[in-house]
Amino acid sequence: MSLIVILTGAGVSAESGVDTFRDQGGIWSRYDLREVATPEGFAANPTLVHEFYNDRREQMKAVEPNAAHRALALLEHRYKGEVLTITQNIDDLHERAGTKNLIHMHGELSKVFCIRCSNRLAWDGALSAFDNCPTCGHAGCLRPDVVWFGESPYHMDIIEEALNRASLFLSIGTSGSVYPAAMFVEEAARTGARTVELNLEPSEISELFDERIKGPATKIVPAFVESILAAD
Ligand code: BV8
Repeated sequence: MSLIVILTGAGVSAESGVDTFRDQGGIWSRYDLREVATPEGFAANPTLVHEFYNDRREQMKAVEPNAAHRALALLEHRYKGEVLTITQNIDDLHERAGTKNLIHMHGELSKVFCIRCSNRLAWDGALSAFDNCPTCGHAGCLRPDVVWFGESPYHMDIIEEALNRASLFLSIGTSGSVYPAAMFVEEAARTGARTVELNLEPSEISELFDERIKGPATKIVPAFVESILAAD
């Protein structure tokens, strides 16, 4: 059975009103990633990091999936083969659009974990250093369940296995500036996948793809999904 592997980045959620990182006015133009997206930054100033993620968790409640998220969910439900969506995003828009076979390789804003007892739990409000872990009862040990720079992305074994047997690899709304996600296209191409980049602008890795489709995700993703289903 043929497998389509899809990698998404912040660009797939941009038209839902979720900030991207490296576009004009993006998150990394307002915050220093070393202060808010590294374990060292969290150790140095947990309050700043909690506020950074609390703001984004709040923002997530005010946004809805867009036509690109919905088209990818439709592809998973209608395609005769298998579809795996790997997202670098920590929002919940893919699942809210109906995608089921989904990997959050950089974690999820809607979850936290305890650095003392490792318990992982859903958390939809503000988090602070004064919150107690409901499992071990200690305060100051809950952190956002996101993968920071210098930490290992989640489910890399499942991702590597899927890349090795994909017949089609799609990269949607990512600048290709973060690793190891930026290497997935080469891994998929090595074992024979057709590779397509769907992005508003050429990314840092555009030349690695067989094809490039340029435009806003809510326009180019539904059209591309239609073409795959028509040929299926
Ligand atoms: C790791 C946290 C070891 C949560 C993030 C080589 C190999 C391995 C590692 C490295 C390497 N070189 C450097 C590293 C280290 C580092 C790294 O990549 N550094 C960079 C800065 C060079 N990587 C790591 O530390 C990773 N860990 O390597 O561990 C390891 C390695 C392999 C196997 C096991 C272990 C951990 C990286 C994760 C960091 N955490 N986020 C959070 O706060 O969100 S990364 C951060 O960037 C976000 O999560 C985001 O997902 C990610 C990528 O950004 P994009 O999604 O692409 O967003 P961006 O704004 O950049 O681009 C948006 C794109 O959309 C643009 O192209 C734009 O044109 C387009 N767009 C905009 N609007 C639209 C649109 N497209 C379509 N339609 C639109 N409307």
